[in-house]
Amino acid sequence: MKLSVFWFAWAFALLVSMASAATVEHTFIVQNKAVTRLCKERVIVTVNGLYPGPRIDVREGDAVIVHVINKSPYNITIHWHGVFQLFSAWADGPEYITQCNIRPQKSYTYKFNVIQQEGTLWWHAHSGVLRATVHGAFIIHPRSGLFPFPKPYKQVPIILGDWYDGNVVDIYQQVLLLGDVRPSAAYTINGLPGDLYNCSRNQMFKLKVRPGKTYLLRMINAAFNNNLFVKIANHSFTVVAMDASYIEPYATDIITIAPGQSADVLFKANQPIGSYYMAASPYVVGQPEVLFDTTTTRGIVVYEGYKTSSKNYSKPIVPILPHFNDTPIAHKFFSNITSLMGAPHWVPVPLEVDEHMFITININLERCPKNGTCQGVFGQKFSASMNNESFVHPVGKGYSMLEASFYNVSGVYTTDFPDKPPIIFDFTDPKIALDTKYLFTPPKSTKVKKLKFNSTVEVVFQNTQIMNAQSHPMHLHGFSFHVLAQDFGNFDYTKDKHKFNLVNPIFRNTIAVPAGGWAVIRFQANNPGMWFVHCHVDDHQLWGLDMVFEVENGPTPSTSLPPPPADLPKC
Ligand SMILES: *[C@@H]1O[C@H](CO)[C@@H](O)[C@H](O)[C@H]1NC(C)=O
Ligand SMILES: *[C@@H]1O[C@H](CO)[C@@H](O)[C@H](O)[C@H]1NC(C)=O
Ligand SMILES: *[C@@H]1O[C@H](CO)[C@@H](O)[C@H](O)[C@H]1NC(C)=O
Ligand SMILES: *[C@@H]1O[C@H](CO)[C@@H](O)[C@H](O)[C@H]1NC(C)=O
Ligand SMILES: *[C@@H]1O[C@H](CO)[C@@H](O)[C@H](O)[C@H]1NC(C)=O
Ligand SMILES: *[C@@H]1O[C@H](CO)[C@@H](O)[C@H](O)[C@H]1NC(C)=O
Ligand SMILES: *[C@@H]1O[C@H](CO)[C@@H](O)[C@H](O)[C@H]1NC(C)=O
Ligand SMILES: *[C@@H]1O[C@H](CO)[C@@H](O)[C@H](O)[C@H]1NC(C)=O
Ligand SMILES: *[C@@H]1O[C@H](CO)[C@@H](O)[C@H](O)[C@H]1NC(C)=O
Ligand SMILES: [Cu+2]
Repeated sequence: MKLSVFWFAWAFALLVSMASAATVEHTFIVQNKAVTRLCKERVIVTVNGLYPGPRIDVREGDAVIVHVINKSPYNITIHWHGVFQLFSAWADGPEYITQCNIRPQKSYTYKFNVIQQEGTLWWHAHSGVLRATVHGAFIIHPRSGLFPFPKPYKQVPIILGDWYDGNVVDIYQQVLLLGDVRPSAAYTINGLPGDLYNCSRNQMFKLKVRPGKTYLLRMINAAFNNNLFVKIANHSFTVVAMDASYIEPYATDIITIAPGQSADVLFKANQPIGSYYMAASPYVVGQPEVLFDTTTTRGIVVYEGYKTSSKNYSKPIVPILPHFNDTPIAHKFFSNITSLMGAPHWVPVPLEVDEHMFITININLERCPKNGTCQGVFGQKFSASMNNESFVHPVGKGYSMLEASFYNVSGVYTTDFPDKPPIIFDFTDPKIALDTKYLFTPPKSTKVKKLKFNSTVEVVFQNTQIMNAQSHPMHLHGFSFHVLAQDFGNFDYTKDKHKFNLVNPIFRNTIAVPAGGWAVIRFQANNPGMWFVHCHVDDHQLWGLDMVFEVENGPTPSTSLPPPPADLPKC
């Protein structure tokens, strides 16, 4: 008995030492590439000519070095979505926030460590609209090789995306000038639209499975603007992690996933040998209804041993997806999940709060320029704001915000982002949707909220009914946060504080704030830097639904941000 314990310990020690930290190095050549989808050849921006881009695999504890060489005609930066970037804010990536752009023919090397998190994340361009085609999976494997669930037979990235019929940069130049919206032409699974679209019968993602085996789907919503529902006909899922944080295993036959979110999903090939569609369709709410891509993408799951030539061949079974505005399904999925207490990297909720913020999220209108033609509602341009501040990137100021902070340069941003909205009203009253009293944004601003190092911050995100009540996936750079509670209507501290889960709430980097409702998050600002907060619906982000947390240095060199790397791009 003792001996076997000894051998086990020895074997375990060997395993750990074999799995000691390594350096994972990649070169990303950003380049144009002609790609054919929906019968038409389009030139898109890619990394290394791949769409979706290359997958990065690391183990928790590894150092990552990525040389980004820009051979495209556009400015670019790369963001490592969900990676904490502890004391490495210079590698976070959002343009004008933590760095200036990598211009055409220039390069920048991103260097950071991956610690205290494991699961599925992703990387994407964080410059202009390039993330539409410049993105890929970033998978953090456990250093020990052990999951807090039985080892799956295979791991399969499932990148959900969308396809624009044209050059996204050109499309959006027009869209932003006219101030309206332009839906994508198709949704995609691992870059492929599937057989419901013209000319796409042979551009369908196919997953071959072995009967009885369990697969880990590493699912990412990289779509530009849409929440998605995902199903596989006649199969159920067990969700085991979200945004690279383990959850109490959650059984469901449908996944709801917002742009920016990821989910680690187990699925067992336990149905009769056959073929089954995997399908994704949008979850969109909002009255008056917004213009969106109403199509469905499909892939196919085929069992080994299934023969299309056999006598009993039948068409693949089609899953039944919910109606696009099925909020009860989305809400049930998002609100029924808890973290897996005691799992690797589990973090307890900090109980003392230093900063309380209440932030309204609005879709607004911006007045059309006198000489312009605008095609948004009322002939104006769409806009968006947080606490009635519509964020604008500090373009042409010579420095990114993080450099301005580091070098004490004034005039790039101000530190007066408000803790509360300027006026309190019935935020979720459907009657205010088109009330011109609330509709128009104030002038654009570049405001940050300063935070003391290691302070605990609680934010209530309150959606409003201005324009229409949509579900906004709010993403925080540099941290994951606990989601204490979420519900519909106006948040009321006295009435709603008993709903807070302070024991085992989910810990994630993107929260889909319910349409016509609110969500409360809490995080510890233990990482100095400039941390972008924004809606991951890119239209909204481009319209100004953003703000920034400036987290100050701690008291010692080891709790301070080091100086910028020598090759940090200059504006
Ligand atoms: C698909 O092709 C058909 C026939 O070629 C055409 O009528 C239809 O407009 C096409 N649909 C799309 C979405 O391009
Ligand atoms: C088709 O037939 C094979 C062999 O007879 C059987 O194993 C399989 O389960 C059948 N598939 C379906 C979908 O009925
Ligand atoms: C499989 O799913 C289809 C609809 O997607 C349904 O009609 C059928 O009853 C299901 N079969 C089983 C065995 O659950
Ligand atoms: C999830 O839903 C089930 C069934 O409605 C309920 O019993 C359970 O308490 C819910 N869990 C959470 C964390 O909301
Ligand atoms: C409108 O006028 C401004 C200032 O004269 C100019 O910068 C802008 O390009 C014009 N816009 C259009 C759409 O003509
Ligand atoms: C910026 O200002 C702070 C406080 O005034 C000072 O401690 C720091 O040395 C300055 N940094 C630079 C790079 O000038
Ligand atoms: C936003 O700010 C503008 C200008 O300061 C003001 O007129 C408007 O009432 C504010 N709207 C809201 C909803 O706070
Ligand atoms: C941050 O504060 C927590 C207590 O809330 C403490 O345990 C931790 O050591 C602090 N971290 C640093 C780096 O000071
Ligand atoms: C590219 O980035 C540089 C440096 O930030 C900036 O000056 C230039 O205006 C950008 N070009 C475009 C087309 O955005
Ligand atoms: Cu949004």
